[in-house]
Amino acid sequence: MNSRYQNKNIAVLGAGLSGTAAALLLRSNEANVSVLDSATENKLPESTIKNLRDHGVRVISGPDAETNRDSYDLVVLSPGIDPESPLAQNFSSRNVDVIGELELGWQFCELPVIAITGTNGKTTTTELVARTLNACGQRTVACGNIGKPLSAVVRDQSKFDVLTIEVSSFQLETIKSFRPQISVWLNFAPDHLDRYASVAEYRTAKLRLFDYQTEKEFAVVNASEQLPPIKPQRLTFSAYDDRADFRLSNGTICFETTPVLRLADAKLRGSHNIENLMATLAVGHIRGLSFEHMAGPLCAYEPAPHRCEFVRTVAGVDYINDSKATNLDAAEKA
Ligand code: UMA
Repeated sequence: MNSRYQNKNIAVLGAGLSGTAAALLLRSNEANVSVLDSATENKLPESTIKNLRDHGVRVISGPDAETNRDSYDLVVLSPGIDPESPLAQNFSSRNVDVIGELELGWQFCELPVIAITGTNGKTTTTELVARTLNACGQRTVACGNIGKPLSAVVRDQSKFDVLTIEVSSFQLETIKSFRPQISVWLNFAPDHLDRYASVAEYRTAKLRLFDYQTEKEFAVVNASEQLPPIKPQRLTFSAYDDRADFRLSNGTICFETTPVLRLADAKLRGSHNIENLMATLAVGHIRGLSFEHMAGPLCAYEPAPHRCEFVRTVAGVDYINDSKATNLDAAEKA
């Protein structure tokens, strides 16, 4: 048990995946937890509410959540809740410490962390990294924005050697100490402009990935990206830039001048996926894996459903399902 929040009054905002995981983690560490959600109770999944109450969590929903005046020592925000929303404002306006669910999970994490962000490709790369590490004997799990909150994973962390976390800008907005051993910056393109006032604001949130890293940690970054100065040691990759550490030459991914993976042997297609493979090789290299060892699982990886997924050929036309493309950049790459 971690006694940091024992007997503290904590408000968790949002009763979705993140909020539920945060509440249960805090309860298992003997905090007094209330989950507050703007939706009325009949709009929230009955099983979630029951599970929370069975674990001694107080649930407050609908208008009562947005006007709740109880006193709390800490507020934990779910990533999908805009800090400007009435629910979040009800708490942030009264000088209580606010952290996000990712930060909470990190505070309980005893393992090295690989954190992967980028506007596109982060789910594919998170899966590639997790599969490759597992296949090479480093026990890990793909978690975070991919659908498994860090706060749930840390409750059973002894079965892993390292955690592979997909991180979103929403999660990074509210970190206070999150310090990955390896951060991965895949790419950047406009997105989420329903939440951010400008593209610059979205980029600033994403760049928080590097905020707490030091010279002892690593960053795997796309060589085409103009990043501000960062402290971690860098490894770069690019399908277009010959000066990157991981680069493309004659249909082969090379590390500097050494060939490490023939594209003809991999199932992933497209220059964006080549860069996802390069980023994975860079992470594995930092983690001490050999390129020979990584090639097998990387070549066997098939795209997940709805991501540039081949459907069938009809009358000579290949049909590809890329319905996971949720922004212009993703559609263009497809
Ligand atoms: N809610 C309020 N008030 C509000 C807004 C929402 O109370 O003003 C409540 C809703 O009623 C709901 C809860 O908040 O009950 C939902 O919280 P949430 O939106 O944070 O959703 P979770 O289920 O906790 O899922 C979150 C991530 N969702 C978002 O970031 C929007 C999931 O990423 C993530 O997989 C999950 O945590 C586990 O870590 C999804 C996503 O779309 C896949 N991410 C975006 C993306 O990839 O582009 C960033």
